[in-house]
Amino acid sequence: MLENKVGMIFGVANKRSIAWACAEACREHGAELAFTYQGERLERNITRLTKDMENTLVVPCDVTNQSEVDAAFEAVDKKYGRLDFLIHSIAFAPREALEGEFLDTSRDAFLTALEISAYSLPQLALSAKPLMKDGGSIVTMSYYGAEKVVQNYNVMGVAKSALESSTRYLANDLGKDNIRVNAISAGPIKTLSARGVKDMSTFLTHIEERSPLKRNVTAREVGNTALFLVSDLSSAITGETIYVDCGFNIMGI
Ligand code: 1JT
Repeated sequence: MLENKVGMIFGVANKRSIAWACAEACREHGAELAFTYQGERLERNITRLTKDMENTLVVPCDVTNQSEVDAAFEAVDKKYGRLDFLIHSIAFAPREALEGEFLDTSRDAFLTALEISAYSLPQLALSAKPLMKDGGSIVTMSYYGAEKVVQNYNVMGVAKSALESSTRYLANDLGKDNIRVNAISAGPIKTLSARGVKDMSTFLTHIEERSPLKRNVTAREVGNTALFLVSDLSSAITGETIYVDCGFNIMGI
């Protein structure tokens, strides 16, 4: 399904990352993949994970460092000469901002969360555009806290709202170049980011009890949806936020 397509994957920290599940799904359908990592600490993980994959590229890319972003896209241009899809699975907020009240969010935490978790989407889309010569597809990861209040999610909810809105504005700008932009609103998954989130287990149990499918989502299910969104099967879908949450978001009382 993705034969002869080149993708760039942002946000693999380890094998449990949503970005990694997306990569595996795309790889199984024939895509060639370039991976970026943030900080030297994570370089070894991604190098190990991709050691048996053919024709991959692994480059550093801290989105707060524009020269690293430029170098990452230059490396993709040099190796493949094109880009067909981009998967954005990046978010950050200081730990203290994800507990207690949103009211107490510092200016610094707010700006950091919005810069890394939301601004990075238009930032990367701008660099991707010239490489997406035959059109393309951009997919980002959101969460329910973007539209409803989720205790402790706090400033990340505000950042995800900005991210979902950015998805729509980018879809409008890039539609004329046949570049689609969509978000996946994934149910909670135990990844490195989710580790240390207070009451995560209670939270997962709540979804098991309340969601229509009576279970939580797997990273691979999110990966399969990303595969659909980067493939030509979704050629008329853009600007959307697609829920991959076992139906949790449709429930009222
Ligand atoms: C970040 C973190 C973004 C955790 C995230 C996230 N998007 C989803 N999660 C998991 C989560 C977190 C909370 C939650 C429910 C799910 C941590 C690092 C910063 C970026 O609240 C009930 C807080």
